[in-house]
Amino acid sequence: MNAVSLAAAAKAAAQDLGYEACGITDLAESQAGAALTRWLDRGLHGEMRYMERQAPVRREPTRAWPQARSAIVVLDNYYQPHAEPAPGRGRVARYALGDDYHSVMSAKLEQLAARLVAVAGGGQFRAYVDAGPLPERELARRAGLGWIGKNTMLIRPAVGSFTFIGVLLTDLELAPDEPFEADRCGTCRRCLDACPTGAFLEPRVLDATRCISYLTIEARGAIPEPLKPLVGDWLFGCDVCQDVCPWNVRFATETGESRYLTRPASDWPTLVEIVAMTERAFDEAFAETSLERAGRSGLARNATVLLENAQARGAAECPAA
Ligand code: B12
Ligand code: SF4
Ligand code: SF4
Repeated sequence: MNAVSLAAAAKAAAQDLGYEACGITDLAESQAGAALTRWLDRGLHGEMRYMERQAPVRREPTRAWPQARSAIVVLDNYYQPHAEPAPGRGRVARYALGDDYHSVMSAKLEQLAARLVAVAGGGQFRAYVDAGPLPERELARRAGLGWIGKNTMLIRPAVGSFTFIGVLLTDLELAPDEPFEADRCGTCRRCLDACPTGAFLEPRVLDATRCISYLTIEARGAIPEPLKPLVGDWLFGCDVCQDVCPWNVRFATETGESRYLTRPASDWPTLVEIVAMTERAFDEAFAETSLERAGRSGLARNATVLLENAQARGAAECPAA
């Protein structure tokens, strides 16, 4: 089978598996390598030391697996209209409301690989979702799937940015797509102005140490005092810079992947329950969800901040308080 037919077979299989989109690129040096170096030199990654360790691979993706010839990049839509948190609960970013996307995506990428082995009569594959050292948004842009918005998200026309990115490297040669070169943000700057913590230093440059997603998921220490009130009611992650994006307002549609949908609002533990949770209760409540990443103490820290914020809001609203 030639490179063009293999690329077509990969896209047909991806569509069949329910992916929103699929594109192909090679493993050439990342064009965002210099931006990554500047970001790290300014310390904008905070405690995420793995970003320093993985930087050489992120700049030169071929280092991840030298035999790899092509990258098959897929987008999986996870959008769901926001379920407002039930009383006494915190707000959870949409991407984390359902089953852990790492497992869902990895299983689907394995199925994609199996289908390609069947049509190509061989080939080796390695799947990456989030945790690996690949520059996933840059690979998606190069595979023609969208552009990197001012909020640093990969945005696809007529879809938006509520998508996970998955990458399947292979030693097979597949015909690459044209990179997405246009910048469709134009003069818009809604995401930059809406960010509750002012985390964008300039378009496409995020100070992760101010980002609510980093503060509530990645950071291991205390949330800095001045940022605590700005976290508002976000228990885990944040969606503000995507919610305000016109490309999402206009095009986001509910995912067809039932595993990404939220559980009933009342099934989420309350903030008070989270603060008091034992390790075992935490494991039972959040097993197989993305919230596991914060750990029991991380989630309890977040819940404490949210309770303080709610108390401050109550005091501001009630003249008798
Ligand atoms: C570290 C990380 C984070 C960090 C840092 C985020 C960041 N913006 O860098 C934190 C914890 C804050 C984070 C948060 C989130 N993340 Co995250 N994260 C990652 C991870 C592991 C690496 C990203 C990275 O390399 N960052 C370093 C920066 C420098 O690189 P970059 O983001 O790829 O893009 C830069 C270059 O392309 C360059 N660039 C490109 N063009 C241009 C042009 C100009 C002019 C300039 C100056 C720069 C420039 O600048 C970009 C931004 O700095 C990836 C998975 C992966 N392996 O790639 C997921 C990933 C990026 N995250 C993802 C998601 C879903 C999120 C959240 C939405 C989760 C949430 N709801 O809370 C938020 C979004 C916050 C935001 N606005 O970015 C998805 C994004 C999917 C998509 N459609 O874009 C990814 C791809 C995981 C996945 N496999 O699906 N994340
Ligand atoms: S995820 Fe929230 S805190 Fe982080 S950059 Fe976007 S709006 Fe700002
Ligand atoms: S809100 Fe506007 S500037 Fe920000 S990513 Fe969307 S289109 Fe681009």
